[in-house]
Amino acid sequence: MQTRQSELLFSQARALIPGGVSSPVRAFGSVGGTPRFLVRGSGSKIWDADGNEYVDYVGSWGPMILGHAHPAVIKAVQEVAANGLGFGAPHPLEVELAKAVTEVYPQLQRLRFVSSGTEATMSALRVARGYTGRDYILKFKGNYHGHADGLLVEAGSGALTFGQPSSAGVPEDYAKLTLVGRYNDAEALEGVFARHGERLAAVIFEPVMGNAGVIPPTEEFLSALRRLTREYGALLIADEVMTGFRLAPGGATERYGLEPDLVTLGKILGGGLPAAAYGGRAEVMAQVAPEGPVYQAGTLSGNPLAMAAGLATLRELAENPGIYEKLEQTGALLQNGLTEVLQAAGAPFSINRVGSMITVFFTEGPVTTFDDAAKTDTAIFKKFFSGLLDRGVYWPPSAFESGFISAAHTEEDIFKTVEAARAAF
Ligand code: KE4
Repeated sequence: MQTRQSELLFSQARALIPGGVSSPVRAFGSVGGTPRFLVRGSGSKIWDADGNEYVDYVGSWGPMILGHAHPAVIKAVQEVAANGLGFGAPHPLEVELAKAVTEVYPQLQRLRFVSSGTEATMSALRVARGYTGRDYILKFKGNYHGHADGLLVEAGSGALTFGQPSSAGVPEDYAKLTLVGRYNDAEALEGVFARHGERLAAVIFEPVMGNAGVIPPTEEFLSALRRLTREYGALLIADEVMTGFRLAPGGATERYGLEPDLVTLGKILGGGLPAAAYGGRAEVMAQVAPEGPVYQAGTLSGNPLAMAAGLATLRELAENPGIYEKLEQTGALLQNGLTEVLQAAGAPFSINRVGSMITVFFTEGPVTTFDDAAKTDTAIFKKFFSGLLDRGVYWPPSAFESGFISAAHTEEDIFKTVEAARAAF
């Protein structure tokens, strides 16, 4: 496989853009080699600047649940674009998309559109602080909620520590208001609330962890989260930027019967264009300007093209509910195929999958916590990733990410993926 165009483009990009990329994970830092400059997608396939074709398991990091360039989505965007790209004024499509969201997320009595998941989580936390009058928040190690300062913190060891900046440029004073707990550790959560519950504005969590690789929640953890937040008056924020509309029409909230006070959404919500949202109980969202005292704004919020792409995507999902069963079946086919190959190869591995979100950990399972995930052998992952890439399969370029299956993935795609893995080992 020749990648001369990507190599040339990457060298040019690095002269102008830090790391040559617009988001760090795209630089292939943990897997090596030249990141592919992708120029076209259709269905489950993508093509790079050298014309190489791949079966795609990144899907723009989640948005492409229907597959790339779905005709209904493209048509919707083209029609709206012909009338102008944005006005900085309310647009009918904002109302249409808000209605479509609340049809599958009835918990979202009110919602606000923003342009990225980072904006959604940052804003939801500000609303929670405004609503409760409290300053501290709790997140979980391994959960990623975007790059707002107060969320770029990681825990030290132990069940709970005060946040330490995990990025340069985040002042200690910001980080210290973020407590960092252990995902799926209900017992530790009791302790956190016993000590800090009265000053917690909110707990924010990934209902299914995707940002350390896929780690499903335990029922015990989910019920402790809801019980303790209610008991201590903290808001429960389900960050569904990745899981929303993917794990069920109403995301993880529907799949697990969650009762969050606020939900953040993104990725699929924009159908691949920049749209995200936060929303929840009406009396909480009444805090948001211009109705309430919590300020949040955005030039491109509710952009008509992003609204059109998101609306077309949600309508396609609503009109074809069988998509979720198809995603489950395709996911199971992929998981079983990779299991058979990796067992034969004798590599230590554990595959976590929830619906169309899948991660291959190269460590003995089970992987139920971040600490388990951290044991994955990144050298074996690099061999897995490169072996697939060289054979036309584009897996997420990090051991700590979720792979995404789309409704466009076929049995043939799965067969090609499994055979590429077999050849890689
Ligand atoms: P964005 O600001 O990247 O739109 O969303 C941030 C975010 C918030 N919450 C969750 C649960 C997320 O997964 C994300 C972003 N996900 C990553 C993939 N792990 C985006 C890919 C990237 O950073 O380039």
